Amino acid sequence: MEIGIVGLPLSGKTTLFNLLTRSHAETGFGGGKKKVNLGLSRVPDLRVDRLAEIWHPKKTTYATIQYVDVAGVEKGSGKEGLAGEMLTSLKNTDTLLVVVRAFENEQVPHPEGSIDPLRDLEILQGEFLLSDLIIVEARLQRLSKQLKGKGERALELEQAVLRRCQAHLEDEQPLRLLELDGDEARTIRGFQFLTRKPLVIAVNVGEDDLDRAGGIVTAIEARWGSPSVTTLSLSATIEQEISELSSEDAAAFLADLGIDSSATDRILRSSYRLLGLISYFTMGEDECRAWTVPAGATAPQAAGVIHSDLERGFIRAEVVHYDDFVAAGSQAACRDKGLLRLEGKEYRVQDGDILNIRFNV
Ligand SMILES: Nc1nc2c(ncn2[C@@H]2O[C@H](COP(=O)(O)OP(=O)(O)OP(=O)(O)O)[C@@H](O)[C@H]2O)c(=O)[nH]1
Ligand SMILES: [Mg+2]
Repeated sequence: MEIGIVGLPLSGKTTLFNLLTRSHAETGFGGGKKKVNLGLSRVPDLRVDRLAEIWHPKKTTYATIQYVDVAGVEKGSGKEGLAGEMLTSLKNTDTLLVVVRAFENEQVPHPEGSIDPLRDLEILQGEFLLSDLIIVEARLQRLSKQLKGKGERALELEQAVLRRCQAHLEDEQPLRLLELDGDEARTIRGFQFLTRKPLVIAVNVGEDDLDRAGGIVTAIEARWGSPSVTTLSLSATIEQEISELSSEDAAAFLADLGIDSSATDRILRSSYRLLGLISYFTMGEDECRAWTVPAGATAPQAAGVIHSDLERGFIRAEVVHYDDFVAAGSQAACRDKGLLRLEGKEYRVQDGDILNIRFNV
C-alpha cells in the first residue's frame, strides 16, 4: 500500500513523514520544495508478534507501507495543473494523507497569513479539482477526434464516463462522491484522479492546543464527512518527541496526554479501514508473515499476493483463524481439535486467517 502525504506548504508534512517512517528528511523552509521523500514503514501487528513467539521463526515479516511526501501545494498552482512531478509522485498512491495546519508557530509563517483548517482544505481541494478537470478535458478532446465517425464501444463508454466526471468536477464535487458501477470505475482507474482517492485528514495541532483538536475535527467532519474520508488529530512534533522514547515511556507519556494510541497506529488503522484492507498470515519455522489483501479476496487471490504461481496453481488452503490458533497453542493442537479447515477456490479470506496454501504449477 502506498500513502501520499499532501497539504499546503509548511503544514507539517515532512515532520509527519519522519515520524511515520522514522526518517530524518529536512523540514522547515524550502525543505519540501525540492524533493520528494520516499520511505517505508512497517505495519505493527501484535498478532505477528504473537505468532513469532510461538514459532521462533528465522524471519518475521510485517506488512509494509510506502509513504510519499511531496512539496506543499501552492494556491493557484493548479492553473496549468499541479506540477507534473507531483502528479507522477502521487499517481500510484492508494490514499492521500492530508496534513492540515492547526498549530501556531510564529517562526513558521502560514502561506495564507492565518490558521484556518477549513479554509486550507478548500484551497487544497480546489487545486485537486482543477488538476483532475484538466486531465479529463484533455482526454475528452483527444477522444472526440479518435471517435469521429467510428463507433468504438470502449471509447464511447470512456467518453460517457468522463463527461460525467467533467460535470461533477465543474460542480466542484470531488470524484470520490461520484457513483460509478464496476465497469465505469475500471474505465477511469488508469487516470488515478486525485479527488477520487480516499482521504485521511490529519489535523496537526500545536503542543498547547491538544484540547482544541476535537472541535476542529468535528467541524471538518461536518463539511467533509463521507465513507471515504476519515479525520483525526495529532501533534506531529509531540509524537516525534515521543517516538524517540522507549516504548514503555512512550505509552506512559501518551496516556498522560490522554492519547490512547500513537498517530502512526491511528493513521494505519484508518487507511486499512478506508481501503477495506484486511490482513492474513502465513507461519512456520522459516517465517511468520503478514499479508495485506482487499476484504472479499478469494483464497486464490490472496495467494496471488505472495506469488502469481500460487494463484495460478492454487489447489486449496488449510485455514485456521489466528484466535483459534493462539487459543489452541500449536498446529498439532489445532489438528486434534478439528480447527484446521480445508477451503477451496471460492473461500473468502477473513481478517486474521492463517493460511497454508497448497498449489501445483
Ligand atoms: N510548533 C509546531 N511546529 C511545527 C509542528 N509541525 C511542524 N512544525 C514546524 O513547521 C515547520 C514546517 O514543517 P515541515 O514538516 O517541514 O512542513 P512541510 O509541510 O513538510 O513543509 P513544505 O514541505 O515546505 O511544504 C518546521 O519548522 C516544523 O518544525 C507542530 O505541530 N508544532
Ligand atoms: Mg515538506
